[in-house]
Amino acid sequence: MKSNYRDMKIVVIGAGASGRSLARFFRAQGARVVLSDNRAADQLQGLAKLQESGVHLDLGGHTPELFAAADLVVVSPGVPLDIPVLGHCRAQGIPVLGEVEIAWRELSGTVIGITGTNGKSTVTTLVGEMLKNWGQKVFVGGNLGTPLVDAVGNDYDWFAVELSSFQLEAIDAFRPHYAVLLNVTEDHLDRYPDMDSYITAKARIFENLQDEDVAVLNHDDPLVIQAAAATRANKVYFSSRTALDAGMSLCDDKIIWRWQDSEIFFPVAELQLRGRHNQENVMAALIPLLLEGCPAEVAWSAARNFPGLPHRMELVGELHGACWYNDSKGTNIGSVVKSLAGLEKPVVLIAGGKDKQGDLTCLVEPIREKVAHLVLIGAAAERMAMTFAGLCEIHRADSMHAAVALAARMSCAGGAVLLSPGCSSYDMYRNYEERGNDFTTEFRALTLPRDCRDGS
Ligand code: UMA
Ligand code: ADP
Repeated sequence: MKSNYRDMKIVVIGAGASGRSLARFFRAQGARVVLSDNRAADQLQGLAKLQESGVHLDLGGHTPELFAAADLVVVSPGVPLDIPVLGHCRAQGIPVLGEVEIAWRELSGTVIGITGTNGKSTVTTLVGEMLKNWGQKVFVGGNLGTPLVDAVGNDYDWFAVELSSFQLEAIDAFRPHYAVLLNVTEDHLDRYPDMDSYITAKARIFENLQDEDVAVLNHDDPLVIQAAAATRANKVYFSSRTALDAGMSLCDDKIIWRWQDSEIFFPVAELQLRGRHNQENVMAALIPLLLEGCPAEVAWSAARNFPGLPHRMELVGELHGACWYNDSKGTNIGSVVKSLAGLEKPVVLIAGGKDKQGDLTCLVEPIREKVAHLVLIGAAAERMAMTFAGLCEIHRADSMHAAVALAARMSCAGGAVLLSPGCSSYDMYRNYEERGNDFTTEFRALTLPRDCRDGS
């Protein structure tokens, strides 16, 4: 279902990755495009080429007159939908849509949409790897990094798309063939007024599904079941706790796929990915592939060979007998709980960052059980220090350099050092990758001989 944007007046909000890709796309379609960002020109680089292509810039704020004259407004995911200028647009009947909606309208092929609080990137990448191993042409992206609109006009038959709640909030007719919901725990409470609003945003992935579509659901997560209650799609479940009669289950050392009259076993020990949460991720990724007729051994060999993504429990090295892990993508409290679960005491945990105002109490027991020293960084340090007082030794650090130096002093042989912030990175870094790379660089500097460190 292709749209015709020729000569339409379109305002795109946000000059990040999504906004720039959208502006390029609309210009190529012959639209009149304004790219609007509340950051000033000196805070935004690399816009000259877009300008040369005819994109008009509106920087340092959102000029109401430009919006009032628009036929369509398209938002980047990081732009809250309740900012005043969008309210005025809606009041005037100007459609306000998101990047995923715009991109999806142009796609033909099978769309596998993947959402959840945690595991999205891992599952999206796994689905992509499985499809590639099966010889398929697949786009792998979305919230993962490459905006979906970049897939438009290319020759893909499959789309493995990571979807955030921010992206799902701004859909209209978006209808993936497969909608995967991995789990729902607290996140982004700095953007949503409450947990219900967050769940409602996630549940929009099911909104337009029809009888022939498939919802892939975590059987063990009541909030997933709640979010999918109203969907018309076929529900196919995975579970790491219950042996399901139909669906994908984890039973001791095997994943079992029971479907119609067949039963297929996959030995978990063959996976490089560690931890029960990753076994759940593998189960979720296998379901669409097997339902689409991919041979089980083809899908499984991709899963077996997948080493995991960087910045997710990535082992960066060992120092004085302690293993150091970069889990910078642990950006909410639920993910820190999972990461700690895979480690033995004593752990030195480096946490903190931009506070998402989530409930910290589910970390209390894991910290009491596993963490000997907690090194706190960033804006959330104060609140974390108050909540975790008395559970372990608590230290503050005003930089990653200082945090790593402290962690090196506190760690001991047989233990672990874990960067799993439980917060987003935007108070100190551009993104979680930059934070994880800083951690790794600081760790490597510690492990280099002194003369190399000094550059002499
Ligand atoms: N801006 C405005 N007005 C506002 C608010 C923001 O102009 O009222 C501007 C900012 O000044 C900035 C721009 O909007 O210049 C940023 O837009 P954006 O935050 O949407 O950034 P993008 O670079 O387009 O990245 C987005 C996703 N970012 C967010 O959802 C915050 C990226 O996910 C995604 O990879 C990318 O689109 C491609 O799809 C990142 C993320 O942190 C990884 N996602 C969250 C997460 O995973 O937890 C949801
Ligand atoms: P996302 O893209 O949703 O942020 P990732 O695949 O990047 O998820 O993983 C980020 C972190 O979330 C991991 O380091 C791990 O701690 C945690 N995690 C991954 N998968 C799961 C899961 N299925 N359930 C709970 N936590 C998970």
